[in-house]
Amino acid sequence: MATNSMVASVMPITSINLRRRNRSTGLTLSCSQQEAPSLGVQLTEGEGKLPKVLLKSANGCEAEIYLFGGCITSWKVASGKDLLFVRPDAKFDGKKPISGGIPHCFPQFGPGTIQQHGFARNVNWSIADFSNVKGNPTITLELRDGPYSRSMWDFSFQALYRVTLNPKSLSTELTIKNTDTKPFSFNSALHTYFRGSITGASVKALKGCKTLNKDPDPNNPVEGIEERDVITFPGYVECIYLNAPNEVELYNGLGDTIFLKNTNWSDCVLWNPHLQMEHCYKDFVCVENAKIGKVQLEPEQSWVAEQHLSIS
Ligand code: TA6
Repeated sequence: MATNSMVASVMPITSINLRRRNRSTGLTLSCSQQEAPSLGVQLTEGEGKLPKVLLKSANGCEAEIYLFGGCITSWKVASGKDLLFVRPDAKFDGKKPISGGIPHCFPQFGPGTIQQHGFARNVNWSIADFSNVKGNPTITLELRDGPYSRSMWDFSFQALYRVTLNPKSLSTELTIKNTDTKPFSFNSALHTYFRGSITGASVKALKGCKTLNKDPDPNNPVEGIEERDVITFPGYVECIYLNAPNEVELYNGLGDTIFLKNTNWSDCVLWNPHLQMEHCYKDFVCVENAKIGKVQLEPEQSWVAEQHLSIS
């Protein structure tokens, strides 16, 4: 439940019906009534009238998060530049996952036995907590199992996703807890879409990693070792880097160097669809912190992974 007094709201939080039940998922959004100062955490309506959280920091940075999918769709740094990318074909209809920003892949990265990238990105998350400490807003979203998730993955779980906006960084912490009476295993990723110019974009720090190259056949990845200091995107790219370093550097081709630091996201995935998405492939690159190997959790056990995106 939300208990902090520093929450803000573009419209009073109570003017959005936060107790509505999503018909397709059975999951409930919940948040308590709060007052409305001007910076911090705001709840508003986004595209398709979907509930959207705005984080606004004192130095002019902003982030947007849709409760649908717990998806961060925008991270604007102080200059006003949005470093994330939402595909022009993204749907905001509460049915299809939002294609862009930072969608969750949970409880499966895929391919696998359930839908590609799992269900966490196509259900409503709820607001568990929020604060605005020293001008750095934070929100924690929560996802629990419901009839929809149980229909494909029959386990009781709790996912908590804390998002913090700092002057030069956007940090997330994902906690998965086994609330079941039996063990379960999963894998996961933050499928981050960065705005970029694909002809100029490059990624550093992955040299020496073991690779699983999914081009040309995602179901039969080819094993290899990355030998390049600087990885570019001259064509279709879909490659998993196992045991990646916990800091990777992306140059987006638009003048920005973005550092991706992580704890516990052991692997990294690079993806650009090239001509498979002719209408937009030139404008983004996906650099995904991932946990490709299965995480096994006994009842009451938790797994925690952090991602810190920052600019210099
Ligand atoms: O992470 C790479 C990948 O799994 C590709 O195989 C491609 O299918 C892509 O993700 C799909 O992303 P989307 O956001 O459209 O679900």
